[in-house]
Amino acid sequence: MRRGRIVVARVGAPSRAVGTEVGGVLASTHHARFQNLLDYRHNAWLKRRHAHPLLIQSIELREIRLPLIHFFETSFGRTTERRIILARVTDSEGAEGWGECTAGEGPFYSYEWTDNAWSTLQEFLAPMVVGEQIETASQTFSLMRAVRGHRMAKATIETACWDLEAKKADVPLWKHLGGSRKEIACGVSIGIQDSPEILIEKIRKEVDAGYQRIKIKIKPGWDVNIVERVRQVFPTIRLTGDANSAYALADLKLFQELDKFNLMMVEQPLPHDDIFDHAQLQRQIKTPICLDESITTPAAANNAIGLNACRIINVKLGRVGGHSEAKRVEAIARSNQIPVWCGGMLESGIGRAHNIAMSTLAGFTLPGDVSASARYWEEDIIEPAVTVSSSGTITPPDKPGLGFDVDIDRIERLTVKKETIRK
Ligand code: OSB
Ligand code: MG
Repeated sequence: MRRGRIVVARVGAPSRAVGTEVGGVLASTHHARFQNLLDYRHNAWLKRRHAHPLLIQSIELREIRLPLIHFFETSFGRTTERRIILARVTDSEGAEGWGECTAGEGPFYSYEWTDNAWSTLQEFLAPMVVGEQIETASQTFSLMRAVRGHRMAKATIETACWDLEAKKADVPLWKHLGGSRKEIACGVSIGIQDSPEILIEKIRKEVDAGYQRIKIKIKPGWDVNIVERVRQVFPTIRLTGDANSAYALADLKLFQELDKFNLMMVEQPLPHDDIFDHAQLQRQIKTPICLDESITTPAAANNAIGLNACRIINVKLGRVGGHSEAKRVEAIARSNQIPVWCGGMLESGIGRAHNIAMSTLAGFTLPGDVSASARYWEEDIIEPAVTVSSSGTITPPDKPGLGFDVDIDRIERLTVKKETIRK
């Protein structure tokens, strides 16, 4: 068979002129069947041979304030208004990408929080990246390796570089990451409420909206009693409980009692820095343990899986340090037949769009905490807002990069602090 001439355009050229031409018969349906294969090979070839380096010119940091429609309460506290750091990374050709920091308003879920993420970004991380030339966005994380931890802060820049690179390659970020799902499955996370009745009503609303899995937050005093009431009203829904590290191994009996309620999983029951006790607990309960806080690195995922400390992993982009590290965690889990799902951190549209892209990777087989913008915000900072179908799914966008437009005017109005780091 005669091989077609490969027509190459530089990545980053303004047109979509990258393509293959096969003996002038590209339009025939017969040859169209080869097109996917050729495109695939061609893209792989382009990546290897013509990787177009990124020269990072500047990083703009902003803090925006965004009030939640409804407070969100976990075992560690209540959030009413988000203080979100956004990063806009610009390269030498004027292309830009956006990232969002998932650190919370205080050092409770993690030691990272808005103010230490800001100072770490501004004083250390952004200066390590501006002025640098990288072959691919996947190298961004290692530029910041001198800083220990602070993965949420790192992910702010790292994810922005992936968006930037995907835009320059003129492909949706999810495809650029190697994702394949045309639809992602969505669940919701429902915080601790002022009464069990309010919780039941909230669950009813989300079940009616089509969400595929309901997660409720639990803490001492709001656990077995609550799960039992929820199960009386909703005996068959896919239900999970997230403790956010509120218990100790000494609470074994309580988790054995929870086994009665057929939860899909119990999320992070024990301390954030523990793996060993989770393994002891998992050995003695039937409900699968899902780790969230404990999985901060690919190595932690490997250790947890090797010790049988969990049967499921929640992957959060911020917690693990961005897309490259998330891909590593996903690959480790997948090769060990451990399903993963995408966790949420009450993100605005930018973080939410990154979560959607990540959720298209093969290992993300369970519904994530990625839900509609309207559950959190009066008005999101992206256009269109994220919406979920009546069967509880999100379709990843087909536009380049994040695939949503960033509403810069609205972001400007919400900005309380801004700083640009240049070479
Ligand atoms: O443990 O998953 C968690 C929110 C803040 C901090 C930790 C967690 C959460 C959520 C919210 O569960 C998920 C969402 O964004 O809807
Ligand atoms: Mg959690």
